[in-house]
Amino acid sequence: MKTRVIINIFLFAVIHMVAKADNGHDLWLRKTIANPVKVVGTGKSQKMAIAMEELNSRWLGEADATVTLTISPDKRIKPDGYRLTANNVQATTESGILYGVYELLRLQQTKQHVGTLISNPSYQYRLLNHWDNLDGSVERGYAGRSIFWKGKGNTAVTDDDRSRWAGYARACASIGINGSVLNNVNASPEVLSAASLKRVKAIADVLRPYGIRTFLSVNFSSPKLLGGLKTSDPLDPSVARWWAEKIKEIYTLVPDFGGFVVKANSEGQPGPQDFGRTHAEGANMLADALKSRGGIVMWRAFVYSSTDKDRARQAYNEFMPLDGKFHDNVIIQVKNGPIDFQPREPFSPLFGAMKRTSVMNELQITQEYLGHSKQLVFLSTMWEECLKSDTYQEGRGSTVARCTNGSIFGNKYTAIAGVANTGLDSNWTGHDFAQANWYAFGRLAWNDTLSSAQIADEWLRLTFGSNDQNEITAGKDELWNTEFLKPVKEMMLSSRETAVNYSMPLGLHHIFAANHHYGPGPWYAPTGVRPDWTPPYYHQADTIGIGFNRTSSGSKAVSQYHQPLASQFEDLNACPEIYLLWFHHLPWSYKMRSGRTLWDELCFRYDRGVQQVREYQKIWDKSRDYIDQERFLRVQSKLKQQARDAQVWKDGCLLYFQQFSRRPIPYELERPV
Ligand code: GCW
Repeated sequence: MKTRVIINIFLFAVIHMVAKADNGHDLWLRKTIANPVKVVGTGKSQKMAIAMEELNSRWLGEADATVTLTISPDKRIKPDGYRLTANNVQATTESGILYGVYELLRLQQTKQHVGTLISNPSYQYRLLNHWDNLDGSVERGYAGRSIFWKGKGNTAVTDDDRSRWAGYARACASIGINGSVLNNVNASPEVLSAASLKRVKAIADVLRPYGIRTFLSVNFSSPKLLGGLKTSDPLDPSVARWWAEKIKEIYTLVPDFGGFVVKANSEGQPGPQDFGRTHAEGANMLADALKSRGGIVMWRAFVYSSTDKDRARQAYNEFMPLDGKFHDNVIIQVKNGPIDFQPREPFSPLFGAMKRTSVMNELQITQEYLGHSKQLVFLSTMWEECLKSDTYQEGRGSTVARCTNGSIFGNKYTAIAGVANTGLDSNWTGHDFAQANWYAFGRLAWNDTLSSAQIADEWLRLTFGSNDQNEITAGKDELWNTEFLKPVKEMMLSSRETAVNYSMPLGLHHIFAANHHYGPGPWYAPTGVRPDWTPPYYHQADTIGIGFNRTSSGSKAVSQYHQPLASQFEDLNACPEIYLLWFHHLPWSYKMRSGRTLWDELCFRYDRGVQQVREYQKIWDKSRDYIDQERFLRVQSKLKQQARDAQVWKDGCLLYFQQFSRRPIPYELERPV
């Protein structure tokens, strides 16, 4: 009898767990119990077939409704854009139809009213940059090995590969991403070899029906390293000829190839300066070769040298004099901040600087400096902060978004890129909440005025919401909203500020442990290492104070911003405290707006960061009954680690800085452990 009870309990538990399991592989596109629908559409292309299949398998609108998909001549609808009503999708292109269908399904699934709306994307090119190496490793990747590359001698394309690429493409298309750069910006010349290009073609063939164009990162020395030429000088006719031939070869395989991304003369990569040429001369040579095919060049502005006094000023100094010298199919790709994807930076002054050159934003989805795939950090708020920052380029309202999306200068090409966080992990991104960052990037690339609150709300409903109509009608839905959605959304929305607090608050930056960029390392300064690769270069802590003086009495980086921003950053009373130590070196006794000393405030911020993660653990534990066990347990265990690592950040940094401040950690705060 007793055994039977135990067996029954066991069976119940197993059934319960199976019913409540979700390995996260379907991302925000989980299977739904769809209503029947009749889809009427023109065109028999693969793209249209995908649109129809999505509607047939996930329709939650009125049962037995007829939905029409129509190509329309409406001028208000831009390429990729769409016009939507509850049962009609209109677009000028098939890609537009596909995006409209995904939007319609998203609105249904998140239980929003579908009125009539026209939606056009903010940027023409909405791209993921994969830092995937040909050997299958991923630079700054935390979700397993590359989904595209498997290493030399392992080039055969399997059904498994194709189905993974299709799953990836579908996820991208569902949020409007329309291009993938398949390899690392630290590019191997080998990517242009015949064997690699064969694989590129196979990938492109799978991505194409989802409206995704393929791009490659190229090594500027490819003519020499791969082609065997004597030089890679961009002004040498044989070099230009080599590129033209290579480009011809690429387009034969991939007729809709998108173009190149180039990291040149940066961190040891070759570039035109090796031959005494400028970035413009290098970029234009490639752009000219791509032009007749409709390809573009995205030329990165991530440059700095060990000799300059302030790394934050260098990209601006190098690129501003070249304004107007780039051909129109070149876009300068600028990281959101002037240094390097730090937890918090002011926007790069290269946004809103050049007037005759297209500039695009490069955001980092992979969490190199924000906890890898171990920490729950929703990056949307960080990107929103950047996109909505006012550069004052053409007066008030010249936000970073508007300086790059063409609405100020009407640029011919507009783009935005995100460094991808995908890998072979079964949930694609390592941390289940890192999926939200992929999602948020796509949504912001489509509409750069969306709020992070809306994005988080959508993502949570799609990713964790019930897809069982019975549960919804039984009233579980409401409970789910108040007990799960609301607190978890608040956790997501505060999570980036939390990470800033426990790692580098008040404008501190780049105080990471060397190389892996995960934990703290403000002390790291071995002899012989480039000073701009050591944290003391950035925090400048001494017995008097802390912070990097970038005002007119320091490096003068403030002068790269337009007025009134430059004066605001310069003026201690006007400088936002979030950027305080980015722009100022201040005494430990400096009085903060809270009334505390700078030292005490620093302690409070670090402590708050740790407390916030402890709070997240409680919020998550309370969500146990509202979602599946598998993802619940995974996130729970990652939050544990995050809480421990936040503590390490706090204690490590405070104990280190305390040697300089020589002040006690305020007694109301927890002691270091
Ligand atoms: O953030 C730094 C990274 C490098 C990266 C480089 C870049 C691809 O630490 O890994 O290289 O930036 O953006 O080029």
